[in-house]
Amino acid sequence: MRISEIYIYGHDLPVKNGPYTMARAQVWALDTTLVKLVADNGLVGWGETCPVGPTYAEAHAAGARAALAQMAPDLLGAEVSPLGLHRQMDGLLNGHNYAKAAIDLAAHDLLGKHYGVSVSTLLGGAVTDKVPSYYATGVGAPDDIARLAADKQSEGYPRLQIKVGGRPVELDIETIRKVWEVISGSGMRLAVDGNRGWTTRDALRVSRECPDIPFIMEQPCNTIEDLQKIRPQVGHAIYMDENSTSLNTVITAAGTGLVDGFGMKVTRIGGLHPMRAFRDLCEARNLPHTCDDSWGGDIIAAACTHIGATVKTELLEGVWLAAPYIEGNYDPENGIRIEGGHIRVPSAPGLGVSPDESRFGAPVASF
Ligand code: 0XW
Ligand code: MG
Repeated sequence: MRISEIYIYGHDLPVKNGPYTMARAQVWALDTTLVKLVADNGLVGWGETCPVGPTYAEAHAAGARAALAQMAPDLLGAEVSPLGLHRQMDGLLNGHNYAKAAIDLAAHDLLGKHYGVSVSTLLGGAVTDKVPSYYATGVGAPDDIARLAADKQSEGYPRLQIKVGGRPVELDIETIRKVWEVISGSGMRLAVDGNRGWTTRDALRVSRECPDIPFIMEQPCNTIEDLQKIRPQVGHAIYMDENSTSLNTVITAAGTGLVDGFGMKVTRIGGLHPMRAFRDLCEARNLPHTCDDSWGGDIIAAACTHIGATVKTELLEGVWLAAPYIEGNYDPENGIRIEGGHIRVPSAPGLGVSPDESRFGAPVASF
């Protein structure tokens, strides 16, 4: 099966009850990019990539489309094989994993449809038909976030991620304490995500002042060097998110014991093919991790759910979706939804979602 046509679409995803606020980003609407691959046998596969604004990661919405347009002409006629496509894309463009991920997702969707199996089967096999999700708050007033924590706990979410950073650290400490008062004893697990927003001084202070609260500290500071600096001094487990930009960084972080786990984004690491290597590497070192993306609609959501379903149960920290912040679904019938804090794994061949492409308008580029 070979690629015979490539279509690239841009689509706006307004944030429901926006803005969504993180330490270094505030977003009202996200600019997502969709890729449709048509194969020489007439099958269609979908991919997507959606940076959560221009300051969260080294990823830019228009950059994704430019990178895809740069590679697309040379991908026509290529065999639909994730390994071969990655090697070919790496020969056409250095870096830009998040753009290459859209092709990777569409190739997996096509392969699944071709063989009549779901993407989780292609990725080694699902170990469950329902994965746990987690709710991520924005940065907010301590009482508001504590109220939200109570709501999400009663909705059935097994895990909560609260956002901190970008404001006086005293407010972050107050938020952590108030949230813990509400959820402690419920079994709900807690992640505190600084999104690179704390100085090492702030991270050390939070850990020192909250020794009784068993949260994991996610990407507290900006750089790997910052993490190396705080690592021997903090009492809390550290997870790396934004800094884990490639398998190469992950190997070093896991191999040197720099972190206790990862918040991982499917598109940041380049798509499902590198994501399965990441999953296996984490299992070899017994490191828990999430299977998320920074944002995106049903295509991204399905990809995160499929890989999440293949992760060893004890190591899966959850699958985060932007669904609670998005009105509607691309696929009104089989779109990905969070119910009771969990996500049903699609069983139809490929990614298992069929977007209503009339929502995306005319393609911005076709090859
Ligand atoms: C909570 N997320 C998965 C969604 C936002 O894109 C940020 C991200 C994170 O953990 O940093
Ligand atoms: Mg994070």
